[in-house]
Amino acid sequence: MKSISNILWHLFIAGTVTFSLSTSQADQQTPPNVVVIMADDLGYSDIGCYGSEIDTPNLNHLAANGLRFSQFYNTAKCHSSRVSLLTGQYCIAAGDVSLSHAVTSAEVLRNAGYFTAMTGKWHLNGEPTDFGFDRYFGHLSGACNFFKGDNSFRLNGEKWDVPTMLNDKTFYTTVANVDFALDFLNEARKMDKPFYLYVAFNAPHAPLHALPEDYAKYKGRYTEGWDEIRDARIKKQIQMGVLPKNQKPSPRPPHIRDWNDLVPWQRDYETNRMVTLAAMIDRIDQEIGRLVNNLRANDELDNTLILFVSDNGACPYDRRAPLLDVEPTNGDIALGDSTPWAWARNAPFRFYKQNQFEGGISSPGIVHWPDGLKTKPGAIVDTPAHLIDVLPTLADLAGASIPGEYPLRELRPVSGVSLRPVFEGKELNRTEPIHLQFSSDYGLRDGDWKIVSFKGQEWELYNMANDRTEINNLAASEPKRLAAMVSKWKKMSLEVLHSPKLANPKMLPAQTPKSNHQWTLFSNSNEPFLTAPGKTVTPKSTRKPRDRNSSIRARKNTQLKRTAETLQLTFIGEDPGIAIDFRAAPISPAGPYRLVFDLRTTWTGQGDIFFTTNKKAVLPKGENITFPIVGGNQSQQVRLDINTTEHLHQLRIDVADGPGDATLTNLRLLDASGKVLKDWNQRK
Ligand SMILES: [Ca+2]
Repeated sequence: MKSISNILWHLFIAGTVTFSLSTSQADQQTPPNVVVIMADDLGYSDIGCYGSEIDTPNLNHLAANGLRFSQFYNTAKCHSSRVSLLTGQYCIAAGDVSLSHAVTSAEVLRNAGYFTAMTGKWHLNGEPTDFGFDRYFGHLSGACNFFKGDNSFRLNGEKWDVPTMLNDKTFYTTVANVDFALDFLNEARKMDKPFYLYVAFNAPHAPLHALPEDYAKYKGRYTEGWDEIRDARIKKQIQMGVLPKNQKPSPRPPHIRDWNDLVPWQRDYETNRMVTLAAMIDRIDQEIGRLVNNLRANDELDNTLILFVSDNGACPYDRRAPLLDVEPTNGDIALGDSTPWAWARNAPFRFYKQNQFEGGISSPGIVHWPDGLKTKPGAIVDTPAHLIDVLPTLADLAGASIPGEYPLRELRPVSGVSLRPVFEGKELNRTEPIHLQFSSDYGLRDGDWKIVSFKGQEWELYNMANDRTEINNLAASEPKRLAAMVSKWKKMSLEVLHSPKLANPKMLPAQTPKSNHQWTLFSNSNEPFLTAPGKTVTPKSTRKPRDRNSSIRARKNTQLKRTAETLQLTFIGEDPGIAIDFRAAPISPAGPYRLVFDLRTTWTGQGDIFFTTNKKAVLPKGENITFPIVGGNQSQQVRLDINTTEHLHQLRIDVADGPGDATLTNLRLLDASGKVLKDWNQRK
């Protein structure tokens, strides 16, 4: 299908794009080379030119000679940000991980004569070489061991076995991504084409793994704790002008403990996590330095547009049990993310990855392009921008047109706008608000105003012009404005994202304080607990007796074989899956719940969970949660929040659309505190 699609595309563009190239490039100098660099789970204040104490001289240099956005938005989550970056659309509008309603920037620029290459994390359906990239090295998965990789590595469409050494150095993905990027640039030079390179670092996403030399540089640091580090970052942000002088930082929330009140083991453990994170971020900067030096040595730096962004804010999900006295520098041991350090790393904002509060969606946005930028070197731009603007910007600068039709896909229009006016020091004309959503976290940014909902709870309203840290909720005092913005958000959900379900969201009452069972647990014990938050295991002796009434049923076109450890599913036709009925033995307590399982399947696409709290409802009528399926027979952890305050009556899990196989393990239903309510793999 790949090659047919490519051939059709070339036939399709033969008459149109050639014309557009000759006219739009006539009034333009040589189109710039393009290097887009995306970090993974990097917080707003994690690099020096956004307030960090971490050593990032190369990124600082790009910012000092280019421009920095103070309000550059992502989508708050990994895969959705990648979709928006590549397609200029909101994730759901673009067809989510399938990209079935979109063209990518690689396809657009390749057809404008660019050599296109990508390295790093893909995290979408298929492979980059299916979506316009001439060259690709990296992992298709969302995360992997930095030293050992995983089985999803590909080199130009072929499976690639991860070695222990690469180019006489210990294999480490952050370094390997730039090794291959430099190889690809050499190929582009031989072809005498402008190039588009997209480097998607997996760092500093968990598992936390650092190269020994980088770890050694930070060892012994961070003993002052998150409160001091965060304050220092905010002070620096204000000094350098990334934040206005009168910016009030958000206060430490109730779910984070004062550093001075930690028990000693927890202080040591937390210090070690931040040392490792700093080392990982430092390494990103070193590798960017290597890439920039290579462009400079080839006399290409001045006419290369470099854009540096992150896919979401720092991650609060603390998914590993504490390990003491370890150095995670060889791939055998890893540390997990820390909620309180994520709070400091998203300074001065509230909340985290996945949330549409500024801590989740605001990240660095640096542009370097000496031949093209007309702004003062080191300019700080306060105009909001978003990852959806990247494709329109690149197409504009390359003189390429974004097609309205594409073989085998039903294209939808891009929602982003070209940032060229910003680069020329002019006003950006954005006519539509910025729609914000991931899962049941919602938001809308319209001019100075923003509405936001934490996990589907009551809408909040903030004036970003004087309250960027979202401290003063004006929902009660400005009900008309709130209603108008909510209505606009719903309209965009329907008309732009094409999601009737989002357009009629079931809102939950506000929860105070806000909580998440995967946030770091604090302990007064002198010894660390043995399990990670959200991974609480109920001891066997206290497990509830077997409950036959909530047994699993294979749905149509599905064969189910159970072993002690697994659920083996074979799908023989359309619309297969499994269903679970709790009506005879209601689950207690009432929600919210969390459904977790590990999935391995060859099928790639969108998975669906349907559930209902209504005894009389027949599924799939009810609520629906979607999630991406990685496929490729890779093991994938699925963790889904079921946001309800009622009792669950029926549940349906669809992990395929048609024929295929899947293995589910560790299928469990948890309560909000992470306690296991049902564990289906404990029973024959
Ligand atoms: Ca991410």
